[in-house]
Amino acid sequence: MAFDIEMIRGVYTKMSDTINKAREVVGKPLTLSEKILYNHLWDGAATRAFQRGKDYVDFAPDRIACQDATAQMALLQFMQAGKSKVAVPTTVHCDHLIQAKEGAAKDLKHANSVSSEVFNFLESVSNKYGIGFWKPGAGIIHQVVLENYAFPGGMMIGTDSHTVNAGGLGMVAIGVGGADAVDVMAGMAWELKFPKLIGVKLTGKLSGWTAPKDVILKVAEILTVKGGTGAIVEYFGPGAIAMSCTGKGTICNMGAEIGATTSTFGYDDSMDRYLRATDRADVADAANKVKAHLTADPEVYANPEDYFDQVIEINLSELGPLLNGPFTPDLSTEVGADMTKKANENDWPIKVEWGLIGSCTNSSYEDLSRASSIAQQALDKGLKMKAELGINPGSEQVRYTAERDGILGIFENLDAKIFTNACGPCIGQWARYSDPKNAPKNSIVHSFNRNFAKRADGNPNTHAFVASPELTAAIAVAGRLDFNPLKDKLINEDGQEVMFDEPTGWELPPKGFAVDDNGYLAPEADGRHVKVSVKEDSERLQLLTPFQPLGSTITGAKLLIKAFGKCTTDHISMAGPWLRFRGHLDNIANNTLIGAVNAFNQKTNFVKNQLTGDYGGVPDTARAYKAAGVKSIVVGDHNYGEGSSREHAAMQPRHLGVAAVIVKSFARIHETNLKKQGMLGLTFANESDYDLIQEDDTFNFLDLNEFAPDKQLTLEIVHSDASKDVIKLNHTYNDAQIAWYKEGSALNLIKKQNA
Ligand code: MIC
Ligand code: SF4
Repeated sequence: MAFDIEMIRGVYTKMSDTINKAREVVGKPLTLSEKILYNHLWDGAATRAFQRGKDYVDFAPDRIACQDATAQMALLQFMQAGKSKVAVPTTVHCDHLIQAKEGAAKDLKHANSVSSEVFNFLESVSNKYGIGFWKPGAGIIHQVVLENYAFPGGMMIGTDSHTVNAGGLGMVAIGVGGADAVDVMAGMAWELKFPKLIGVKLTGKLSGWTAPKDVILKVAEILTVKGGTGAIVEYFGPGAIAMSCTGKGTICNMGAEIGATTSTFGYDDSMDRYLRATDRADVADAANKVKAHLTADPEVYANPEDYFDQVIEINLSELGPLLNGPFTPDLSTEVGADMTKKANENDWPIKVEWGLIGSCTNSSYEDLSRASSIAQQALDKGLKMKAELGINPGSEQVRYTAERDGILGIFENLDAKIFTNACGPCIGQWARYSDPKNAPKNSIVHSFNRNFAKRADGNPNTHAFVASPELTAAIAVAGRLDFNPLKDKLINEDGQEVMFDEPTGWELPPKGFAVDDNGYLAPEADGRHVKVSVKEDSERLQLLTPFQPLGSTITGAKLLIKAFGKCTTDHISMAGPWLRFRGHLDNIANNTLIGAVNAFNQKTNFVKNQLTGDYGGVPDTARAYKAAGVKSIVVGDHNYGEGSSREHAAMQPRHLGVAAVIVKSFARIHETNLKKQGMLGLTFANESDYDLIQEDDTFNFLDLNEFAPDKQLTLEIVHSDASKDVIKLNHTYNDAQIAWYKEGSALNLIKKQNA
């Protein structure tokens, strides 16, 4: 059984009471986000209203989803928690570890052979602990979750930042680090700071070349990569209702790119249609009975300013297709003339070499069908592809259906490569170059969500732009970044001028979805006898050793690196080739912060070892400090740790002896990950104190023994000329989180409590 209808009915049954109670304590009509949050309180119905952006609240999520690259560390931790079964329905999805090279058949075979050790580990741990397992090739976690598990009004967490995709089906779905998932798997509450709420009113209607993707590209432009931090974005209005469910998923998916806790939409007909099309009529029926609880109260949508902390309005009828990039998902440019101008000014290569369609953001049946309508026109109008085209379908169900309906065949007639139903190039699993570091400057366009430097192909000179699938297809045909399909003509093979007509497509397959083997393996009812083995000498997997508490005195700590500018989780723990070590902490630690730019020399992976005066790589330098018994400190800029949920970005520095990460501001998931691993994640009380930090600095915490909620910490910075600065640091630790710090990690605390 893929989903649990009884569990869903249970969520709906208690809604009436909990929501009425919540309305009473809040004292006014409720947004959808509040309804879902208050219906999932760990302690049952609310007894008081929570302060948005302030109160830490315990929640009881309905589900957990993990993907192969993060599940390894999550499950290695869960195995230590001393439980025989997961407490909440959980699934593991194998999608990140499959490299795109020659096409699905060969690539999947290759992945199954090179990563068999990891896949077998995940499969056996899943079987042992009652976790549903989706095999390599079954699809991308978030597409599979939308098709099988997401349900209106539900709450889930997932060890991937794009878990938020399930907001397309009216969930509050939130990306977390593995240690957070372990809490819930172990039957404990999940803690979150009660989010702020941003309302986005969509008026007008999408048409022509404008797609749901353009809505979120626009929102990213307005809010920037950190504008959603700490907030749930709730979409509503006539434009929202008119959009498909998977289109809503695209919008929610990229909420991760603006740092939002999650995004969601009220229940409507598009969700009813999608549930029925994906064989869940019983969920649709149950949802229809509690419809009023699955959207905000009418007063909220009538006067949104009174209920949301911020309101944005976008008229879809006026929105045109956008291209966001390069190197950051919030830099948006309208197609055509604007792009010509900006590309010339900034020296972005106009020639486009690849168009890539797929990723969890845009790999639905509707996405493929709309892009294929452009591909079909290219064939009909005698146009030759100017760029190469690659496709990653979102799931085996989407792939099978799209193949049956001739959609994949259209792409193949254009010589497109159909890659595995997996993340592929989106996560750097793309064998594009043999030597990416020295590869030439070029542009690519893709329908993914992230376009940080080096992400897709490891080439720092690749300029990646994010667009809708249909625009990606058109640009791949034209081969130009500044191609405007609404206006520009192309010359076909016969020398004639031709133009594209508007894309068309199907929201859902007219003949219904079909699939032969969806790739799901149910766990045994009682898996206690299942053996999980990890080889001593494995280079892919390593059992964890508990972290030692850092203690209440940290003195004589050395600066490891002062990171300059953007420092995402890709800079802290790169993906691509390093994904192979996601289950082996010591091996993956060798990539720690190698992508971060050293503020003192603008170089990557080149920092001063204060003990020897020599310069070297970050991991080696950290290991040298650790070997000498010296703790180290990482300093960073704004939105440090933006991007992925990967807790490796916290565990690796922890493993290498970093005691504190001090920055101007954090991305939410990363900050929590640092806390979970028993480290100090702190922010400058005075942002400009960042400038005080020198290359040869030594740090002494002056009042760590008084570490307490809402109380600043004091740091003494000793410079090489013996002069000193004393600064204040802010933190957001509550009592429970300080207890994690004192025990050395949250996991140490769970183990202690279970013992
Ligand atoms: C990503 O898109 O960066 C990832 C890979 O899916 C990550 C998770 C990971 O690092 O494994 C994410 O978004 O959380
Ligand atoms: Fe996979 Fe890319 Fe989605 Fe992350 S963003 S889950 S790597 S497809």
